[in-house]
Amino acid sequence: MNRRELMQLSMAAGALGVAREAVAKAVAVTQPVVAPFGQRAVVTPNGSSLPWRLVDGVKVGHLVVSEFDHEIAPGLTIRAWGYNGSTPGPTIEVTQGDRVRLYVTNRLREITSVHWHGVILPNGMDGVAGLTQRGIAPGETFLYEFTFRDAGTFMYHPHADEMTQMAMGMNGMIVVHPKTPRGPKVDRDFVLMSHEWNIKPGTRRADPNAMSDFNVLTFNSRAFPGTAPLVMGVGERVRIRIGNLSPMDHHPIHLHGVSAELTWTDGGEVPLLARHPETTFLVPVGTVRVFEFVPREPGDWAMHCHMTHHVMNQMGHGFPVMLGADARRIDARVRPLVPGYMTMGQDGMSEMAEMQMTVPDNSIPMMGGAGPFGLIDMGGMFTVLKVRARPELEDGSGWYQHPRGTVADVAPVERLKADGIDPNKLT
Ligand SMILES: [Cu+2]
Repeated sequence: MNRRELMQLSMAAGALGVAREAVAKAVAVTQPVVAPFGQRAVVTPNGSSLPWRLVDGVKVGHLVVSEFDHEIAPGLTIRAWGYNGSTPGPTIEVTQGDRVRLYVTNRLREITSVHWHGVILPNGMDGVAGLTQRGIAPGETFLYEFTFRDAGTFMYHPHADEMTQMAMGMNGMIVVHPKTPRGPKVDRDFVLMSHEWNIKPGTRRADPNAMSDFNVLTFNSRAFPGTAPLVMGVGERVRIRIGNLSPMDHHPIHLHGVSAELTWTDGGEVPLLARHPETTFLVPVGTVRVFEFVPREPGDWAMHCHMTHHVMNQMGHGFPVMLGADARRIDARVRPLVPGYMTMGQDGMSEMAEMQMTVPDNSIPMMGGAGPFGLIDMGGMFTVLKVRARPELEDGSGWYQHPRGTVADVAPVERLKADGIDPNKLT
């Protein structure tokens, strides 16, 4: 065993443990009406919306690009780049027909620009450095002024040194409410940006040169258990708008407990006749997918990326295969070098999350958030839809109280017998 392998093994053994805090909280406030026909403001979990100043009928907003500390989940804080001190930047929310003046101040040490992804506007406002404008130099403030002619869900991101700036967290969502909405009225409207980062355990900066091995997967730049749950009511119509500005990966976002329909993309509205039911929506890199559903069953329902490596936090990757191995001899040889060393993973990964083990400073274990039945052995792009009969009473911190007899548990002996099931035989 060489030194590097030993390091990897000891890190693996030391790096896994339960998360330090429970699931982040959300508040089920009823959002104010902000657009015609009773359209309510969107909620950006773990985020915010850009405030506007109205000047002669034009909405004026300011985005300041800079570096700042950002908490991915309790225990992991990084130096991120973003807008107005946040990643994703504040959600830009307007109504179709609104004219905006967006000032962009650059506090990075290199040029930047802002591209309004999916928005059809005059070419010189498109924000591609070198092609449609010169880059915004450090210290400069540029003005973008245009009218949102089309409704929809779009994104914003730099179009200058994209590889670095987007990897560091520069992204944001744009919501343009239609002047005349079609389809049923929506009660709750959520905005999520999916992203992926390569952050070596114990470090504070994402690796912008990474092409693979992304080990921190996020919704609104938060990894489970740092993701705020989405609170909603039984029978309400819920819309979720998910953008993807990950460097390299598409995300199949899967919903438990509901059947949903794709209603919009960043290209526009899906015709009513083309809508069909799905439980998983693939959100390719550089796109937005918007889907709607009406939950019928109350409960705590998972919503997550279905790529198994995208519901892992740091250190769920790059292990030697230990499954099925008898590690007693390895342990005996390593212990003199690493006191207390114990190989893990012989029975699977779940045991690792259960064990309270120390992790390197400023890093998060591969998976795990406290749940009502023990550890939820997931991380990354995972959040919870809290579907409640009375959502207005819910602050998002409580777990669903299951009616008696509706939770899967150990099979009673009498039941086994009555149904002719012998656990020792395949019947
Ligand atoms: Cu994914």
